This record gives sequence, C-alpha cells and structure tokens, in this order.
Amino acid sequence: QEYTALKMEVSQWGERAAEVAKQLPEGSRTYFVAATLRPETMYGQTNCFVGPAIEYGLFQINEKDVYLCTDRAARNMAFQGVTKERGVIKKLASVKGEALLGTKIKAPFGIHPEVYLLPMQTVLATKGTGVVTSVPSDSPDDYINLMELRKKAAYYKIDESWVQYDPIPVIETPTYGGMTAEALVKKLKIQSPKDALLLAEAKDQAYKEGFYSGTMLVGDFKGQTVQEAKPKVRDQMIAAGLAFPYAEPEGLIISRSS
Ligand code: ZZB
Repeated sequence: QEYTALKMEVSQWGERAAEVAKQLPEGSRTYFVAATLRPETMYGQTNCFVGPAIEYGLFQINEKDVYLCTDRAARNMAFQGVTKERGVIKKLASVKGEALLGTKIKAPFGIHPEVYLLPMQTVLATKGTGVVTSVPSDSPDDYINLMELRKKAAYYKIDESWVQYDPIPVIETPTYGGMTAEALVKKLKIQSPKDALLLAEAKDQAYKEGFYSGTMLVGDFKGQTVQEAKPKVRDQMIAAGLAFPYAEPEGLIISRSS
C-alpha cells in the first residue's frame, strides 16, 4: 500500500498531553503523521483520530522535527529515507492515545486550518501510522464516528467544541452528491461505529464511487475528476513539505516482539 503521510503540526497540546510535551527538546515541532489513501479529500478534514488504547511514540526526525505515530510505522519510515540515518530511529517519549485527545493540530490543505484529536475505537495499531485524519464527507467510518461522538460527548469525555465542524462537501458523485459517506451510511442503515461489516461495505462503495465518478468541488483542481486531481494534490502537498510517501508492504506480517 502506498499511503500519503500527512504532517499535522501540533499547535496546542491538550491538557493531558502537556506532560509528554515537556519531555521534548526545547524548540521542537511535533507532527502527528496521518496515513491516507485519499489525499484529494484533505480539504474536508474536520478532526483527527487516534486509538485511545494505542501506545504512540514520539520520534526525533531531525534537529527540529518530532513525529508522533506507532513504533511500527516509525520503524518502517526509518527504512524509507524519512530519518537521517537509514534504519535508525530515536524515540523521545511514549504516550497513550487517550492522553492526546483535545490536542489541536494543523490540517494541511484543510478548509478548517486546525482540527482536534478525537478517539476512534477501531483505529488499528497494525496499519498505517495509527493516526487517521477524518473526512466525514467521504469516509463512512469518519462520518459515523463523528456522529457518535457528538451524541455522547460526555460519555467519551470530549469537549463539544472538539466536534463542532460539520462534514464539508469536497467531492461530488453522480449517485450520492457532495456527501458520499453520509448517503452511504443512510442507504446501508448503519447505526453505530460497531457495524463493522456494513462499514466495510460502505467504505468499498465510497472508494469506488469517489475514484471512478467523483469530481472536485474545491481546491486548485476544482472541476477536475478525482482520478486526475488525486496525484496532483498529493504532489502539491509533498512539494510544500506537508506530506511524504509512506509505503507498507501489503499482506506482509512482521512478527517481532519489542
Ligand atoms: C482520509 C480518508 C478520507 C480516508 C476518505 C478514507 C476515505 P484501507 O482502505 O483499509 O487501507 N486509516 C488509515 N490508517 C488506519 C488505521 N490504522 N486504522 C483505521 N483506519 C485507518 O484504509 C485506508 C484508509 O483508512 C485511510 O485513508 C484512512 O482514512 C484510514 F474520504 O484517510 B483515509 C472510502 C474511504 N474514504
């Protein structure tokens, strides 16, 4: 799998993350690194998800930059030219996802320039970077999780201001209009983030519809098809230093105890 790794810079640590922030060298810039297969949707980011029970690491990448992701992802990155010395990573600190909630980070290319960290139970520690930027207009998982968190903000211990942004139409498809994810969640009668099978089906349909029939509604490639725009948006992000390619060998199981 070839992902786009999006660099989401911390602009304000949440209350519970202040402890970990203290362990970082003075003057460092920390980025949550989100792995996405849909760079063309980044205009529509409304928040970012971490797994509350997942253990994340903070890794020194160069003099100034620190990346936050799973250990596994950092190890992969170290073999893909992200770190100075091939294969070498320097871990500065560890933090559990739940301590990161409410941290405010920049959302590159986002219509909303900053978004909050929220919990998502179904984030996999074994895929991507363990950080998932949220585009509820085009990702059924993101849509249903945002709605769930809004309904039960107190239960999930989140502040209502963290879930304030509505889904933003960024891609139009002939069948579902500008809110493909919402339309599919309704069509398949998905009730909660726990409807795993239906969500997998919705995701599959959303990918196909967006990729083969989608047209950009916003951004520099407005009016172009998603197929045309996708690599162009990705190239822009990489050229601007806001993203980098991150590959993950599909189906390869690395068993390693560490
Ligand atoms: C933004 C985005 C916008 C995404 C969209 C999808 C969609 P896949 O297809 O199963 O390989 N993701 C990335 N890492 C994780 C993880 N560790 N746990 C759970 N979800 C993860 O999944 C790749 C997509 O799943 C990624 O692309 C990311 O969400 C999420 F409009 O980034 B995506 C129809 C999907 N639309």
